[in-house]
Amino acid sequence: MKQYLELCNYVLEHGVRKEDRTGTGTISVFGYQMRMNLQDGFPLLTTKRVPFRLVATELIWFLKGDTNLRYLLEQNNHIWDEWGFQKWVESKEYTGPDMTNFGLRSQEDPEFEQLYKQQLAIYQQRVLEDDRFAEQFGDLGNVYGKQWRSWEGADGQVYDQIQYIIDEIKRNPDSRRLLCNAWSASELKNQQLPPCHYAFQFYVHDGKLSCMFQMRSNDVFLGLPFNIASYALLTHLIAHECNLEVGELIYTGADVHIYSNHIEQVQTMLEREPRALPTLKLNPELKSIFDVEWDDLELIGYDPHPPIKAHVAV
Ligand code: THF
Repeated sequence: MKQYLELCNYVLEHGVRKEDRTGTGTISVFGYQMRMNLQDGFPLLTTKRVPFRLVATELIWFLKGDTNLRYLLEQNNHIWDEWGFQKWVESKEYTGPDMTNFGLRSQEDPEFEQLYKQQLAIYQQRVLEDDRFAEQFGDLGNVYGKQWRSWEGADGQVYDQIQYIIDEIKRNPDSRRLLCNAWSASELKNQQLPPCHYAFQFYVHDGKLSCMFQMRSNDVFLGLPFNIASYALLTHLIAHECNLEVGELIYTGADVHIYSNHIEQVQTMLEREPRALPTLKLNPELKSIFDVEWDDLELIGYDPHPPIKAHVAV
């Protein structure tokens, strides 16, 4: 995907050094847009392997309206573990070894990393097995799933923004309100992490469904390949349900950054030659987007370069 590689080059060239909440340090640009034609193939990076199963099970988790780590752990998806673990170790009930600033310390101190891995394994086991524990410490608060499927209005009513979009596309495809918003001023305090991709909107023209998504803050190396694939998949699913073809996927990023400990990895990736994009096939029997499961998705012809490891900043 040449647009993504261009973005990487742009950030490397024009980015400014900027400190961040996680203490890792980044190079960052403010404001960037890219457009991908979904008719050209499914936009999953080929310059490193991106685990599509993790992208898909995360999206399915959002679509279920679920905000609890238990589902992701059952799917063997660990991309959100750190944020649940953080809630646990900062709680009064946690009495294990000091885990302050575990994200950075586990990168710098191998002995601490062992201790952290032990505590994380205990945490994961309890979320999977102990209902009370999972309810209290496995839940990330009112994150994406909650805002997408059960937005609580000022009027006390609950709104399903995804259902609204699907109904509106079918009823009034020219609508300019095919929009879902996950950013809620009154919910920020109830979220383990405020939404990074905070809004998205659809557009129907000529029998094709296009999607634009907005990110306030974007981790270019680890997050963005996931975010692109996730919104591409969402667009395919909604198009399928509404009997439309897929159109364009448009990305708008605000603070677009490469973490200082990802720069080498980005450079490695930029030396690689992009390959043909895979295609996505959906189970033709699938009726409702809310019933989608991993088995309904088939990715054909994905032949990426090898994975490249990097630490996630917490
Ligand atoms: N925080 C940061 N610092 N970066 C992010 O990308 C990010 N997210 C979500 C929430 N906070 C974030 C979490 N999403 C990976 C991918 C997506 C994530 C978190 C982590 C990741 O580590 N991917 C590895 C594979 C991991 C594995 O195999 O388990 C990779 O190589 O792609 C962005 O929304």
